[in-house]
Amino acid sequence: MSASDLIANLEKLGDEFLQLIQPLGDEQTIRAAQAQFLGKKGKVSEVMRELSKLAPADRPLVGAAVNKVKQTIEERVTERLGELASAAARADLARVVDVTLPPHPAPAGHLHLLTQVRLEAVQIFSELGFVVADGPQIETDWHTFEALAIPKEHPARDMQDTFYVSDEIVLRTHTSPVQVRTMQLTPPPIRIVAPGVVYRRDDDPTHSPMFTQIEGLAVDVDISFADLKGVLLHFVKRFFARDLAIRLRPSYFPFVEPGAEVDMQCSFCMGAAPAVASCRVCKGTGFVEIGGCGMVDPEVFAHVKIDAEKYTGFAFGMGLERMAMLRHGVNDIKFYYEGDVRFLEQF
Ligand code: 2NL
Repeated sequence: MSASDLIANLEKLGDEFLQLIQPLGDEQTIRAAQAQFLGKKGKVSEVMRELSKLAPADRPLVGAAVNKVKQTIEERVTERLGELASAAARADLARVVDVTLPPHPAPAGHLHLLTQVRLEAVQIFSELGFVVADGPQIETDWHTFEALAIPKEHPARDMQDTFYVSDEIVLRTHTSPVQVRTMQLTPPPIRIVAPGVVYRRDDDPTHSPMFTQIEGLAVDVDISFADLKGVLLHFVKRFFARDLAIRLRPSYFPFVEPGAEVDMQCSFCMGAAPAVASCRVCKGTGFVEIGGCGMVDPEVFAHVKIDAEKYTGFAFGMGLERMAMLRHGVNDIKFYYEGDVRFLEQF
């Protein structure tokens, strides 16, 4: 082939490429077309191989034509890719935004399960006329034990069970000292609940060294054991939002007389008859213990200078971790304190 034929061919290839690339709409096909012309086995390379067959004098002219077509193709590829990129950017800007769509909700936290349960318990008791009382977590031995008629040799006072700050100062092991302080400061009638954290030297799947209690106290003329049972029954029904029974089992606490353990109908198996022996919560007994209660012992009234001839009172105490466990099926007390959001988010 003559030099002028080759040059004509090269010009034709240039035109052919410009035609070919025009309708191509994505980078991949544009690069493929480029390779078809400029690649090792491409159409332009084919012409280049003809170069060696030419007379040396003709080669520079044809060489220049090769370079020119290469440059044309490369420039056009760059230009075309640029056009596509700016078309995509324009399309992005022109995208219709529906400003009436609701926004994605901002991720928000919520109250800890124990806080929810504590506030709910307070709400239920407040509807019955109880008000919240508060007091120190670091307490005197007197308010924690002595005023409650807990004798010096009682196991609760043991170093094994109580955190001692000094001989006379302890971390409260129950919220009863709050009630002792209220009775010292306020004459009856008294109707209070004392929710709060308490401390005991315990640590296993059902006990934590720090846990949450709610205690209640009512002192007035003519307060009876029936009042106590009515308040507890109402609480259990409201808290579990079900018509559950309660049972008061005679028991001993130094600060009440008579005293009882508070059991409620098992909310897992409902104490179905015949008993569901396999129930992991009540073990087939149909009832679960939720706390203790009783009529305030006259000795306690004597310590806080309330006239036991004139007034009677009832008191009760419950663990809130346990109440939340029973209502929500939490099976290890440690979940409350680990702060794992996979647990917390469920409530
Ligand atoms: C339990 C038992 C109880 C009380 C708490 C109390 C407080 C005063 C006077 C008399 Cl100031 N009693 N509190 C009475 C009986 C039981 O709690 O198992 N709590 C988790």
